[in-house]
Amino acid sequence: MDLHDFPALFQQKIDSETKIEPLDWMPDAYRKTLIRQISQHAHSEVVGMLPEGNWISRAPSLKRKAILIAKVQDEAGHGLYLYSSCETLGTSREATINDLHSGKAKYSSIFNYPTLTWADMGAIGWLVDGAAILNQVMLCRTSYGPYARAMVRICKEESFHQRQGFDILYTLSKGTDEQKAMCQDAINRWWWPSLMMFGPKDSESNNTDQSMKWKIKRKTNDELRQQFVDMCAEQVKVLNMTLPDQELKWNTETQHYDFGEINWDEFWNVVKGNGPCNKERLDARRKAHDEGEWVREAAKAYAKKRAGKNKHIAA
Ligand code: BYC
Repeated sequence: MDLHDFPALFQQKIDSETKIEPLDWMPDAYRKTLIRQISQHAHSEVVGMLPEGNWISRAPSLKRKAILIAKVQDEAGHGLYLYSSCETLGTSREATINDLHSGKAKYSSIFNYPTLTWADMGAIGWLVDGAAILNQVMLCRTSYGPYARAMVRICKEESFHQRQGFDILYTLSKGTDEQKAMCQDAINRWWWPSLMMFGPKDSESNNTDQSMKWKIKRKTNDELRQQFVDMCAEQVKVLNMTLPDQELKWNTETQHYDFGEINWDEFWNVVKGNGPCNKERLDARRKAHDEGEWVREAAKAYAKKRAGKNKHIAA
């Protein structure tokens, strides 16, 4: 086979739904898009631990505390699968993490909002994890093998996260007037930022077209957002709560819910680093990284020692 055949072979694999694997030839732009998306996704998982980690010490019962700790640990695991998946594309983990700490790399806008009450743990689980799952179920079929396989496990855990969030809200929604108000307030604050998680409108998304052609993305930002609105507009009825959108209405023609316009200025402002908690989140990540230096050193020393021992055995 000649070098000129590689692009055709790559396309053939995409067309026939054969996964692209790390050692396969791939266009530079495909590799670059994946590194961008997977690293942003990994950063989102790790930064996503912060708003919830904030409530571990204040969870209302031992049971809720144990569940929340497990969930936050799961997010760390998701970050690790994704950083590993990103490394298979030829990046170093150190460089990827440095890009986060220097503010060069993006992570999901949603994690730049504060968690003000316990009900926020419910709203994050139901809405944020709910939005994440819709996006990630599609990514289980993404064309790059290591990303698709990481997603399968992540989705299983995310479904549990969504259920636990809904359960928190459900409990509050059956509680005192004060608890009901707390539940509604959290839904009000998290609804619009959750819709922003799906990214800009298709007409303003520079990456969607090409990512759909490469089957990195299987659904567009607007398609997923609509699916999310349709799902939540029904689920909120079980909570006896409302979504904060006067324009939310079932459309008998389209068989979907119509909904109001997202505040795109707010979205871009948060993406550009000017959200309510951007600075706090990055400071917390940098601090955790610095304080973890001794762990990385110890792991390196241990790996070196093991390698020396194995050399001895092989000889
Ligand atoms: N926040 O052309 P577009 C989770 C950027 S859940 C910040 O549509 P694309 C978790 C976008 O990167 C969240 N930036 O891009 C849940 C692009 O920037 P550049 C993580 C955003 O990639 C619970 C520009 O805007 N999930 O982890 O085709 C607990 C134009 O956008 C956002 C994922 O990352 C945003 N919301 O589509 C704990 C899923 N939206 O790089 C953790 C994987 C867009 O061109 N990612 N941007 O300058 C994806 O599916 C896609 O990357 C997106 C965006 C749908 C997010």
